[in-house]
Amino acid sequence: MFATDDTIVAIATPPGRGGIGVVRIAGPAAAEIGSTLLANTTLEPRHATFAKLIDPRDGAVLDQVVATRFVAPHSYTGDDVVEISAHGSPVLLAEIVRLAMHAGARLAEPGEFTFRAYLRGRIDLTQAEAVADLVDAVTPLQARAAMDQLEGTLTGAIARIDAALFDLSAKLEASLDYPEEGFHFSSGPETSAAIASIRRDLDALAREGRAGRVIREGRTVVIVGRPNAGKSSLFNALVGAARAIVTDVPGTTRDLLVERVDIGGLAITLVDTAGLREARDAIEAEGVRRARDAQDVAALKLVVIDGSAPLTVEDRALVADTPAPRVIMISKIDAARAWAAGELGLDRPDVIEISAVTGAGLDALRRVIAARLTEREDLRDPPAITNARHLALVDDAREAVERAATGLADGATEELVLTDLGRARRALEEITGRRSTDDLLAHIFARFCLGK
Ligand SMILES: Nc1nc2c(ncn2[C@@H]2O[C@H](COP(=O)(O)OP(=O)(O)OP(=O)(O)O)[C@@H](O)[C@H]2O)c(=O)[nH]1
Ligand SMILES: [Mg+2]
Repeated sequence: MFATDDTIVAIATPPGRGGIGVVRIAGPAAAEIGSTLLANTTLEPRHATFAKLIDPRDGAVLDQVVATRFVAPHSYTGDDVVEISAHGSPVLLAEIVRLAMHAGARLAEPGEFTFRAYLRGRIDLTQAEAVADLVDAVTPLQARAAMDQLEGTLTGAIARIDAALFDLSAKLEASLDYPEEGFHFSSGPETSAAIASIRRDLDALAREGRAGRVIREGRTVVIVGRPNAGKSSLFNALVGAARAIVTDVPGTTRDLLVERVDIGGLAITLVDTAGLREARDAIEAEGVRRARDAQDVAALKLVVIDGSAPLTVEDRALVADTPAPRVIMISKIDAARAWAAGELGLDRPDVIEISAVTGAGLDALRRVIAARLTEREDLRDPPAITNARHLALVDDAREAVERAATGLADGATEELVLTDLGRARRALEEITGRRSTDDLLAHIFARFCLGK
């Protein structure tokens, strides 16, 4: 995919101006290039050194910088690395990169530093993916889930299951190789118990992963309801800004409004829509059509019904016609109530009373949204597994182990059971990247930003 034995350079900080900007150089010539740019300053490993950065061609001083050298293998990538913290000027940083290239470095591809860390065995593939997730996180919970993965929570969970699979396979191999010694494990209850335990661990991972995916990927939540029900007011309250126009004229909102909000740690794409009714003109008709389309892609619908106006046939029809998953909201409870929640004939947990004016019920709503999307009441401990790629492979492993269990029960030979266990192990190795293809790696590292 990339050459891995040359020296690469890139700006590691985001584009634009900042207090400082970091240029990272990694590879066998990093120290030499660093020294050339820093007027022969000696960089002691792992010490921040104040130095002048020069243009080696004429000795002109370009900036005062702090440089740090990391000696292989004790660096982010596992090669020799020099990091130069300069003033965060885009022109200056570009110039430092150019000079480093002049001195023999190659411009790094996006993700190439992390790719090297993976290739050199500093981190496994799940940890490399966690780096991208951490950089991309938009809620603190997403950042925590990514950090846990970077610290090896998933790596450890997979390693434990793999060790159990290895142990079991070794015993079956032994019973194949030395039948005369009486190693007939495959028929024994010990083998069944070992397989059952592996299945339980894989099942637990898969179960956790459902909530994990929602944390990592976020979900779309759409607010729907009749005109004037208070949808835009709720939207603004959840966004925390007067983003949508609110008036007492029914039919105010005609387009879709989309904002990303943190709800209970989840990255929610919140959508406000036009009130559903027989449209009065072409613009409203298009708005209503878009509102219906938005419902189709929603992971959850918030159906808003005006609690301060009499309950109508249309309101009841809306409740009846909006398929799950949904939450029914009774709005404007700060005003005089025109009807009681019981009149809808629905179970309590499905009905939430709110006021966009006083904020009443909004915390309860946030909790219900997070719980409904993740099927978990509590997200303080993020699940170990959050990535769809990992989950698909866990499913492959589960299937293979299940086949092994069925085979055992049906008196299959050790060879057959071993084949299935081997398949399960291969799926786990693909998660951690012990087994990988260039295509997969290219796909994963393409997500990274430059300098990471
Ligand atoms: N008292 C009270 N009034 C509210 C509340 N929420 C909305 N309203 C009022 O209800 C009216 C309609 O509010 P919107 O948020 O524009 O309703 P909508 O559902 O977006 O309406 P359309 O965009 O026309 O479909 C406005 O006059 C709001 O001030 C609330 O919680 N309490
Ligand atoms: Mg509106």
